[in-house]
Amino acid sequence: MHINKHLVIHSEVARALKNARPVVALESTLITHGLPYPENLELAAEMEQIIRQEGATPATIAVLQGKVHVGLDKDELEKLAQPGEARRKISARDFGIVLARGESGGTTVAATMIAAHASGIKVFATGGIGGVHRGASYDVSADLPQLGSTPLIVVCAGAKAILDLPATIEYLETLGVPVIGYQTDEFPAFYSRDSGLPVTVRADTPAEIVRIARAQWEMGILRAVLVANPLPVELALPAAEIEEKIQVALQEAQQSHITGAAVTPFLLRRVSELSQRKSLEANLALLHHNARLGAQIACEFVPEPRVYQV
Ligand code: PSU
Ligand code: MN
Repeated sequence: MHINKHLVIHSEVARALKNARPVVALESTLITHGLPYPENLELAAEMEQIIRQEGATPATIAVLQGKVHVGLDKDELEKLAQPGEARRKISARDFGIVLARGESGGTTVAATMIAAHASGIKVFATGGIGGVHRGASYDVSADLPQLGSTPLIVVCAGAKAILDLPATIEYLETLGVPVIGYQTDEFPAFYSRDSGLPVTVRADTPAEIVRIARAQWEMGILRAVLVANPLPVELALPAAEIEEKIQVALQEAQQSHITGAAVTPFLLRRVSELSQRKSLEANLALLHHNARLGAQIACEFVPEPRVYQV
C-alpha cells in the first residue's frame, strides 16, 4: 500500500492499520550500525516475535533502494543485516538524499519517527535515544528535535549512557517532551538502572501512559511522549563499571578524530568490546524488554481508523 510515492507499507502492517489493530514501529540503525552481525539479525527477529506474542504487529522501518519500507519481510531484513551491504545511517537530514539516489540504510530514531508518523503508527520501541553528547556542545542528536515535533509514544531505556544525560534531560524539557518512568522514578541510563536523574512522572501501567499521550495530543501538543523503561535489576549493569569503559571509549574517539554520525556507532562498539560483550548483552536484553512494553502500550492504544487513498 502506498500513502505517498516514497512509502511502501507491508501488507500485514497496512491491514493492521486499516483495521485499527495495534502496530509497533521498530528502528533499523541498530540493525545496520548498532549491533554486530549476526546478533543484529537475531535481535530484529526476536523483537518482532515478542511484539506478535503480545498481540500487536511489528513494523520494522528501513530504506531499501530509495523506498521507505514500513514492515520488512524476512529476506529484506536479512539483506539489511548483512555487513557486506552498502548501508547508510539515515537520520532526518538524510531522507531526501537516499530517496533521490535510490540508496539503502537503517533509520535512526529521528528518521523512524518520521516514517512511523507518516504511516499512522502511534507507538515506537527502540533501545536508547540519541541525545546531547558529552563535551561537544554542538553534537546534539537529531532524535531530540524530532521528539519535540512528532506525536508518537517512544519506548526506550533512557538515553545512551555514552551521552551527557543531565543535558539530554534538560533539552527534552525545553522541547516540551514529557519523560515517563515506567515503574520507576529515576531516568534509566541504558545499560544500568540509575542515572541519579528524575523522570517527569512515573506511570505503573500501559493504560496510564496512553491516557497521558492522548490528553497531550488532544490539547494539540503534537510532540512525543518518551517512556523510559529500565532493565530489570538482574539484567542491568552497575553504572560505575560501565562508566569506566565509556571513559576509555570516549578518549579513543577523540584521539582517532571520530566525529559526526560515526560517534555513536563507534562508542557502542568499543564499550561492548571493552566490557567483553557485557554491554552488548544488556543492550539486547533492553531491546527485548522495550519491544514487549511497546506492544502492551500499542494494545492499550486503539487508534482511530485512518482513511487511506488507494
Ligand atoms: N541505541 C542503540 N543502538 C543504536 C542507536 C541507539 O542501542 O544504534 C542509534 C539510534 O538509531 C539512534 C542513533 O537514533 O543511534 C543516534 O545517533 P546520533 O547520536 O548520531 O543521532
Ligand atoms: Mn551527532
